[in-house]
Amino acid sequence: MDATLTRVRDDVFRRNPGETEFHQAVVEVFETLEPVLRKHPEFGEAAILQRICEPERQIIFRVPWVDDAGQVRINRGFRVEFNSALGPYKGGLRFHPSVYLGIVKFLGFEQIFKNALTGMPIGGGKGGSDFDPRGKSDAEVMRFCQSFMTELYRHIGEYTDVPAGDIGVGGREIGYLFGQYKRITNRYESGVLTGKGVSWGGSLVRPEATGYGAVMFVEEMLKTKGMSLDGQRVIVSGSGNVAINAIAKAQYLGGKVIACSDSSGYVVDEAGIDVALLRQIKEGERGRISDYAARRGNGSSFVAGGSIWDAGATVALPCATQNELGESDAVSLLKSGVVAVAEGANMPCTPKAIEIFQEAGVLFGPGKAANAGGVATSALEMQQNASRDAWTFEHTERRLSEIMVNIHDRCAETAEEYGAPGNYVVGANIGGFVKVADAMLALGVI
Ligand code: NDP
Ligand code: 2IT
Repeated sequence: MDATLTRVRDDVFRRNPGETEFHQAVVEVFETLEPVLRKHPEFGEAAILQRICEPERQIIFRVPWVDDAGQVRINRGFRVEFNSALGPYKGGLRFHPSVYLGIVKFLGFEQIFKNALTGMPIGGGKGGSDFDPRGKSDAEVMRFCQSFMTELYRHIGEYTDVPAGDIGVGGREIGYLFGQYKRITNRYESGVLTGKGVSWGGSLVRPEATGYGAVMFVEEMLKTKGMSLDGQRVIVSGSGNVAINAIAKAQYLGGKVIACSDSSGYVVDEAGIDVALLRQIKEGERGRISDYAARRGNGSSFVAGGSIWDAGATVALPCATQNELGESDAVSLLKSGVVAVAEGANMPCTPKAIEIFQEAGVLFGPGKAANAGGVATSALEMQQNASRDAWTFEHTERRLSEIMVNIHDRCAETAEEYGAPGNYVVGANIGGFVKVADAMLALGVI
């Protein structure tokens, strides 16, 4: 990292104390920017670098609600509107007890460049709460979502800021949030949220899009080496929205997914994960992954705790959460002959793990590129809302596929152009950054 980047990085650390995930996300981008600054001195210090690390607006608010026992509960809500050079702020809401400003800012920062890579007119933002939906009744989740939206509504809008789901926020939560927005504003403003149900303004393929897109991205990476997913031994961590749909698509393309997980542990199913059963348990019943092994009835095992990556794979798709795949996991995967890793989650691989994969010549797809299919399809949902139209599954999936192939090719070409052929981290960071930086310069000092 050159002196300018180091100075701005240190400034980010000083101005955002304790926000370790945000620091990690900034460093990961900055480490690839030196050749960009040589080519584009106009992107220097305050003009772009400092400005892009400072969110345009950060909102933190109290979320009071009443639980089923009649007790008042207080959570904290966040929305970080990071960058609107390319379009309205766009990015998900995360409900998880670990959420604090540093996580929302890391996710919002990633989102700026990811959204730019999609080629769609969307800026970057992220939000959420330290609310834990796990173990809460539907009625409690509804009251929480209504209270959350009672504050958030004044900051969002189809031309301003368009939230969606992330960890702990799926179709149920988006429904309650949209309902409260509609009630408060007295407007059926479909484009204010994405991830809606198909009967009330949602898009087909949006639920599948992140997982499907990540697998499409892997397939493109493998193609460059004359390989494909067919016959690969695949591990997908997590068992939520992204993981389940990645498993479904990987198996459709001939891969055998032998393991998945949740925060309590992982299951190994050498016959290949039964997606229908997994969906039933995790989406239908909101159950635990341990139930899967118990009900599968084919000798599948549940491992409490431990590392899913020890199950051995040739293709690895971390689809749970940040920093879930570390140095020892990367070493373990190398031993089992891993050829490709793609991040379905945001920042799931630690910097050390990424270094190990890249040094060993493993194809590595960073989240900004590999998981961009979700937000890209959110932008397709916004298009349908704006034109009061609803597309077929086939048409929408074709659009998603074209976008993922474009992102792959753009990353590959950019990496080549900046002297790092095959390095998708360089390609994604620089491809996203240059597009946003150009727009920021064009719009003046704002
Ligand atoms: P879900 O809430 O549907 O699922 C999250 C999954 O990850 C669950 O299986 C959960 O297990 C597991 N998980 C969460 N936290 C941890 C943890 N600390 N340790 C181990 N496992 C954990 O979320 P999504 O599938 O939507 O999101 C998964 C990842 O994908 C996140 O990084 C998100 O930012 C990213 N992403 C999501 C997109 C989307 O469209 N939804 C788009 C792009 C990226 P448990 O049930 O035990 O908590
Ligand atoms: O991390 C992400 O890209 C998402 N959670 C999806 C955001 C969106 O607006 O669809």
